[in-house]
Amino acid sequence: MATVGEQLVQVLRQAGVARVYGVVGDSLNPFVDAIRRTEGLEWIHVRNEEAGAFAAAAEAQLTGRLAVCAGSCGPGNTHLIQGLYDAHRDGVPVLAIASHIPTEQIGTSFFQETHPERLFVECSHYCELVSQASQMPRLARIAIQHALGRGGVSVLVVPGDVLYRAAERPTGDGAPVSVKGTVVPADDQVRQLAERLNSARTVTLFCGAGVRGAHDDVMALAGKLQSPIGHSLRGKEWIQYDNPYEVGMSGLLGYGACYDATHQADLLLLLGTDFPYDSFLPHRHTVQIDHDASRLGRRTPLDLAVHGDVGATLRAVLPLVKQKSDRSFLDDMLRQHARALEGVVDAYTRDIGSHVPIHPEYAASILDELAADDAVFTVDTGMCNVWAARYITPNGRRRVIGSFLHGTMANALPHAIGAQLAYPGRQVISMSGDGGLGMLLGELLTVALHRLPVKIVTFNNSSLGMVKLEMLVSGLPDFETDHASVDYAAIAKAAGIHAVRIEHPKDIRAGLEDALNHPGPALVDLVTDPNALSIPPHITGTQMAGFALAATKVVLSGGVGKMLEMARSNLRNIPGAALLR
Ligand SMILES: Cc1ncc(C[n+]2csc(CCOP(=O)(O)OP(=O)(O)O)c2C)c(N)n1
Repeated sequence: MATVGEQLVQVLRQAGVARVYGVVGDSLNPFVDAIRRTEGLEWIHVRNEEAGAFAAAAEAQLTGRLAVCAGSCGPGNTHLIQGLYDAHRDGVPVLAIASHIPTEQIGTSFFQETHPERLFVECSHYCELVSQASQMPRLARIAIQHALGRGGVSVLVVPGDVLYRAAERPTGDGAPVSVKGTVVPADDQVRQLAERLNSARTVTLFCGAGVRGAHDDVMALAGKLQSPIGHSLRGKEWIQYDNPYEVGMSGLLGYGACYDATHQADLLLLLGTDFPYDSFLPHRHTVQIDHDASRLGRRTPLDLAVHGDVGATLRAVLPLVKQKSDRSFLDDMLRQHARALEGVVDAYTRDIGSHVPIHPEYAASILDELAADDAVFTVDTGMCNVWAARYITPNGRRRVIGSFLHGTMANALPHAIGAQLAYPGRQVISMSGDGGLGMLLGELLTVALHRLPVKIVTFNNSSLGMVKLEMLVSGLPDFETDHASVDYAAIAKAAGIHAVRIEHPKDIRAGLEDALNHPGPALVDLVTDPNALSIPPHITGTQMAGFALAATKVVLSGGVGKMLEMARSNLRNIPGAALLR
């Protein structure tokens, strides 16, 4: 007769799980031992369970399939939380096995006692305690189905003694439903949507991550409506490429004419976006389409809320939408977009080829050029978000993932670990801040241990740069943001990872090429400008406030990478228009 731990492993195999990330220990041992004896299921030892949860999150994000992590009772559990929040906010299917103290000790303030079924409630759809052998395999299947079906985290809390017990129920067969149905909008909603689109003179489309898989449908709609298309950071990778209607990104890191296009149109159509910064929205004449009805209207009042998948809704409404002939609004916005990019392209990129310390933007633009067409970029929270948003060019095959909703530091390296294990043959690049890398530095050892050919590009500015900028914007002197220089290349080498430290811009290209071509793990330690721009050393508070605002504008609106080329080429679509020089 199988044990409960073995049953759990069998159910994971039936669900197609290939690996479990975690750190072994006491209450988890019977589960790990069952993995040891199971073909096709691997235990991936990480150095911190937090990284295991991030790795599972990345795997689930990229594949859409269930990914699993595990933590032993007490501290092993609590370490998981950060990565689970990240996965849950992103709505990706992750199952966490949280092993627990012996059943008879629960409630006695036993060694390492926590209450995992309370602890994980906020970062999961489903979090239940398995206290009897007879609850298996049913609860495992329910947990998996919640993660896949609702999109997010499930946590199964199992005391070690229960994992050891003999199973009382047969495991049986049963694969979870992993392909979700399509949310098709009601006919009446489609009709109302068509009426709104037809009666508005000008319409702007604003796209979030929900436009994934609907590129052609969005282009078809924009073509009929002569609409500019803007996007959020999460929408960028799905909609910016091959897009003759592109007018840029909204939000604090935004660029181009997106803000104006969304504010000046007679109607704003939000497509699959839960863009949280409502101060960037016009709060009028807005229609929203989303497959999750609970998101409708939560950022802005709506004239019409449509419940449906973006693709299915657009395919339903397109035959009812009349072709608009006036493209003057679109053309104005395309021109304005190109001008906006043209105006800032130089702002922070002067002398970049010779400037020491290295301008991070220069390095990011070379990375974009050299990276594979189907590379996966994992991006640390901090200034790396800015560099990725501006310089990494999406093409429909590349992926760019980060902690874009939970916004935690240190996500990039563990995300890269999960990405590389899910796609062993694909180029995976971690764009790491030195603060982020330092926070989960032990994961370099995970990369080395499993010989994962991850490329870690560290933007090493010896500073918590994003926070430094935030302080400046608030008129505060920067405090406790800068720290002594660390040679991450030396640390990586000591861990057995091929590494190079680059201090001069002339060495960037060769250094990156070398790392990207290296067959195993590689780290490029780019010593970048600690002041995203140079800040005078002694200035007063008021001067600081004024200077900081101006400075922030330069950093956050400067630098546009290949987007200027795209914007210029889109101008060629304007009939009879003179190109911007
Ligand atoms: C776990 C966590 N702690 C603190 C923060 C606040 N925070 C956001 S960005 C950042 C600095 C990141 O520094 P670094 O990784 O060096 O990147 P840089 O911005 O310098 O490029 C901090 C402290 C956070 N988002 N997450």
